[in-house]
Amino acid sequence: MMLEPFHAHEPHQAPDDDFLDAVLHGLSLPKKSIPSRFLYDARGSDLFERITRVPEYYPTRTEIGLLRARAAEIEAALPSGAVVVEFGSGSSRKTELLLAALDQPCAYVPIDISAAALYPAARRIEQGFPDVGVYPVLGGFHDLARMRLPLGDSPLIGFFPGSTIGNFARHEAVDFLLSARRLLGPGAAFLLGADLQKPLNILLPAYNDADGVTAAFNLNLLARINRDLEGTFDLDAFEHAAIYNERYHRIEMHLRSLARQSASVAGRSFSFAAGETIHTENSHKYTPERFGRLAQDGGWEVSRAFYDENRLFSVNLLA
Ligand code: AVJ
Repeated sequence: MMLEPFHAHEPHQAPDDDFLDAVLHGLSLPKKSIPSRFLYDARGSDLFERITRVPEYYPTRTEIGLLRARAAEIEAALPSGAVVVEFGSGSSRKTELLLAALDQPCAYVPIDISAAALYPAARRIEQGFPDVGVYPVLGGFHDLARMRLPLGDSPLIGFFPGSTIGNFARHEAVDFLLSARRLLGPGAAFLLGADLQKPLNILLPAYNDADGVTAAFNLNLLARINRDLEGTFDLDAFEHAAIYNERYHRIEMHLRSLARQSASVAGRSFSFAAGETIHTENSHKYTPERFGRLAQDGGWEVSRAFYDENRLFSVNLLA
């Protein structure tokens, strides 16, 4: 196994470069919105980790349960001596389960937009798996098309847990899958978590937990704008809102203005009507059929799918 130290411990690019542009653009749209990747600064990543532990948020523990319960089948379906490339690795908690399940994995390439999440997690994996070379890449998914992985000829396994694919609009999800296919190359496997469509009495509380952790996660975006972009948002004058969009099969997070008001960003003023929202995240929910069609449109085929007994979540093996 030969690994060239191309991306090793080198930031791919400064991922915050476009925060100002994105916020100014997003707040100028008739329907205000800010791309969800900006929710994940150091505090946002930390708040997301806390979300994964609130009782209402079922995806993380259900997916972890699946990776544990089906470890033998997952190992049998995947090559030995592989390189695992993880998209949006965050804390790399689920990676430990995958690396432990696989037969002699040789390298791990975590890709994440948050340096504060990426490097400590990479170090932890390095320590826990001394036989696995760890090569963190700091970058966002929009950089994928330009990324190269000079990884020799070991088999590649893409790993995209957490239903993060659900954050993308459909055409973005298709582009992502096509980019991943190009990056991983022919013959690669792709293990991908996808949250399933389910009744609203389960779905809505998962994005509106009683302790308000999700609300704090969402509102942190305004705090980040205030801190990093000379923003003047009054955090008490906005509330967290999570709604289900039936037409697009997705949870939407919004920040709703509680009054008619204005706020400025880097000296530019934006006005808000009472009740007007900033759309901050989409989280698409799939049926097995819809997910299968999405995978196909992205150049992959679902070769196996694992579901928990309550059909809350799916772990899909794509080829
Ligand atoms: C990390 C994108 C999978 O959509 O469920 C959790 C993010 N947002 N609660 C999700 C999130 C609000 C999460 N993903």
